[in-house]
Amino acid sequence: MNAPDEKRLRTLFAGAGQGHLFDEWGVLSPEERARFLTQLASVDLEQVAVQAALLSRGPEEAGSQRFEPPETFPLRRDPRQQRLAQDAVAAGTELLAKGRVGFLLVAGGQASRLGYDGPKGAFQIGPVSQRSLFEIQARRLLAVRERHQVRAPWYVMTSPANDAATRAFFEQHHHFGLDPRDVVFFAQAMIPAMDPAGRLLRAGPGELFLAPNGHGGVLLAMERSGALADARARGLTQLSYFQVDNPLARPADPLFLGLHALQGAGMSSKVVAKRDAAEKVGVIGRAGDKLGCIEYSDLPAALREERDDSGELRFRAGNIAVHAIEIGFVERLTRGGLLLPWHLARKKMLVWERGELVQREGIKFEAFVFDALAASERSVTLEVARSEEFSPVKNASGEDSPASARRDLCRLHAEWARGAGFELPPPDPEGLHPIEVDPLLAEDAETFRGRPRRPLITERGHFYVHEHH
Ligand code: UD2
Repeated sequence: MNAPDEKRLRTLFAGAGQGHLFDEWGVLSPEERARFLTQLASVDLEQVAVQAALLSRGPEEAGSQRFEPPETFPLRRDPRQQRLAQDAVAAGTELLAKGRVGFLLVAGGQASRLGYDGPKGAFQIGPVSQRSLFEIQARRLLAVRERHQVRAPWYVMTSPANDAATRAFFEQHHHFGLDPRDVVFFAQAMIPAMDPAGRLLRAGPGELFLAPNGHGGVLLAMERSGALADARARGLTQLSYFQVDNPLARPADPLFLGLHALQGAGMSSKVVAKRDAAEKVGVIGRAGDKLGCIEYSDLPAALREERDDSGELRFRAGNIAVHAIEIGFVERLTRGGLLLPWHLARKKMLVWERGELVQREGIKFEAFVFDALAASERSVTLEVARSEEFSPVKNASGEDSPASARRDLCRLHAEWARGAGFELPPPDPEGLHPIEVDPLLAEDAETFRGRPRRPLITERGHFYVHEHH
């Protein structure tokens, strides 16, 4: 590759109002100059101009457009819905058995709220096993492989900031028993942050301040990295999308995958009823004929608090960030570049200015994957039980923390064990029975009851495993 041309880049950046990036050029060594030019050459200045134009708009508000609750496939089902659910489970099981489903994990986030130094997926969450978030999910995919004798490919999105550490963690744990050829890593793109006047920020005299482009970057990153072509070549038809922070996520749920397929949907979502108006989850809803998700920070207070006739929150379809996505839908969306809207995050950032690092207000730009729902002609919104499928690890303590996720895992698995006639291990001082069910054995109460299993006593409690392991 030819070295990027300094003169041409200077002209381009000056023309775009970004000439300040060269004001410390004189102090840079030849290597630093070369690196900086390569970085500048990769910046999409058209995109920067689009983003800068957004800065003069007011805060994002959903209130201007009529927003309606979505039609959901509910937890409490009438006889017609019960029949449809049965058909869906059969259809979803067939898709899994034929190896048509690929698994897509977004793990490019920075885990800043958790305050954990490393990829969030490496965080040990198993209440008895101490397994990491990655390993718990890996075992769900191992279960698909064993049960259906298929490859169950796993696409794992990292970011340049945690890509090497994530790959190393998988290597170190021998890919948790998965075939390394079936774990496909790809990194999302990093894009420059800017100041409120639209000037690109720097992290050093010859270095742009870059930040991950949001989980919406996953679609384009799949296409650009070749992961999408890989999925097609393997004969997959749909992707099961989930986030690294939710140890209860069930990526291989035949009901959801089947409903999505029977409906001929492009992209579908799982939701739980919001815990309360203040819960920090986005809500799925409809604006005109388009489905979408309004982020908690953007939902106007009046809508957030609004109640329906039964006294329940009107906008309660909490997005748990589990989606089924057709491969064809991703191909269509990414053809010719993907146009998802940008969301702005204003933050204090440590940036380089006039020879020193200073705290400044900066703006990061992120695309959100759920904005692709608007492009899906048909979509299923499936309501699931929070206690069975959602307990994210976001904060270091309190709600949505490691402690609450471990508690929820123990509670759920204790319920399965009790339902199957097991004697529970004695509760700990907080009243929790220290139980954890290996995802390789069972994913729900029904499969748990139906499979031969054996409790393995550890010094901390019972850990149920499959008879044959
Ligand atoms: C997300 C949703 C929220 C709700 C909640 C459920 C957004 C903006 N909000 O909230 O509506 O559904 O999850 O748990 O999605 N990630 C990347 N690259 C990025 C940014 C994030 O891969 O550039 C991944 C990250 O590793 C994590 C997931 O996306 O797995 C969610 O990211 P988050 O923790 O920033 O989202 P959060 O908690 O604000």
